[in-house]
Amino acid sequence: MDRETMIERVKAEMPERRWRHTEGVMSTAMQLAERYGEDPARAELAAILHDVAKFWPVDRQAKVIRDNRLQLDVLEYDKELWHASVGAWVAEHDYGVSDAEVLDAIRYHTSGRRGMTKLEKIVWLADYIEPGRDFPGVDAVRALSQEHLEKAMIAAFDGTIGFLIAKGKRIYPLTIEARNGLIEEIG
Ligand code: DGI
Ligand code: FE
Ligand code: FE
Ligand code: FE
Repeated sequence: MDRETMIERVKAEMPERRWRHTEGVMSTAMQLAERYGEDPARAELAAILHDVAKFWPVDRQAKVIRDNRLQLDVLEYDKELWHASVGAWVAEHDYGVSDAEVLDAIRYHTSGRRGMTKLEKIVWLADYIEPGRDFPGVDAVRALSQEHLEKAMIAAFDGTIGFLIAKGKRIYPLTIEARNGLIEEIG
């Protein structure tokens, strides 16, 4: 599928505001890719599709996870996590994406995981810092993102994990693993 057709189809899956977020993730991911030596085209592709399933009804998301035996354990955690697994499946099956690393960047764009590839890190961080985001601590993460990819991500995970704790929510184990792994990486 060509880029323009893909963009038109993804746009039709979501409200205008969420499409603007996606455009922010696309440009931010390309900038980070250039800075940290990853392919901007692959970063952009993952960004275009990362939230493709975000506005699907949750029962439709759960059905894709169950029917295709994706990360079944995610169903026991916050529904906000589900669209990432579903998005990777949709990217592969409805949009013909075959690049396994692009699919993983979509699959782990919310939770993160231990041992993320550079492409996964870039998409995960771009999602957090794109220009439309406005939450406590985001400017500090934006500044760090220009200096050190992993340190910026640790600061961002601290923010997300703190937010989940403040709301009394459970934390998906891959998120804890992601942060532990990044701290080990920077040694
Ligand atoms: O889809 P977006 O809004 O662009 O961003 P996202 O896919 O990163 O989703 C972030 C939301 O997911 C955020 O409000 C926190 C929520 N969430 C719920 N449980 C977890 C979680 N995020 C992480 N990283 N880990 C969790 O266990
Ligand atoms: Fe998302
Ligand atoms: Fe995120
Ligand atoms: Fe997003």
